[in-house]
Amino acid sequence: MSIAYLSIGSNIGDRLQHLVGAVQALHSHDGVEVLAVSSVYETKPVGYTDQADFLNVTVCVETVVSAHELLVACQKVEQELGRVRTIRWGPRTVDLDILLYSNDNIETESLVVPHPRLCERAFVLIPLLEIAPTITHPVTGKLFSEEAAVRDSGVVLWKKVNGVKDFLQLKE
Ligand code: A4P
Ligand code: MG
Repeated sequence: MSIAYLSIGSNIGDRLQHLVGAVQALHSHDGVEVLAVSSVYETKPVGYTDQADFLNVTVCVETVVSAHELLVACQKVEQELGRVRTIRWGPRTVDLDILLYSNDNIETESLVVPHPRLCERAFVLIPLLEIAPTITHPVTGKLFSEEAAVRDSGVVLWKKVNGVKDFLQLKE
């Protein structure tokens, strides 16, 4: 059994429904159990900034599948939700990134864990700290709370979540 943390974001269409659908799909995947979901945060776009605000959550899963299999599962969820929600080719409606997988340090062509941009991003760190306030970076050993303290935020609490069941029942 391994514990992994994932970041999920959406900035197209019914953003909340995309997040709920992604968590539902992960939870029903064989060998993946969602243990915790953060509150929903509305976040200013980072990187390419000429796009709509995101909703972001972080989830904690317990899993028997490997990190690479978990990546494949995440990509399957992205495709399923993208296919349903967007008719024309375009940006994905939902993005799933693996932030951490146990204390593993993975650097392959298709997968880098811990996620390389994890510490730069308040939209990842703030929801992560809500569900895992005391975890440390597996490589640097630094507390994520120290990293978050120095980030410019652009992150606003959008909907408080009280557990996985509560989250799965949310509607916009
Ligand atoms: N890949 C490598 N490591 C990982 C990992 N740990 N988790 C590879 C997931 N994927 C990983 O990802 C490109 C490739 O990364 C995959 O084929 C996989 O093998 P992608 O999801 O297809 O493309 P992307 O998400 O557009 O690119 P990238 O570089 O992952 O972008 P980011 O870093 O995910 O940024 N602003 C706000 N406020 N909120 C957001 O959620 N998201 C992004 C996307 C930008 N700005 C944002 C947000
Ligand atoms: Mg991504």
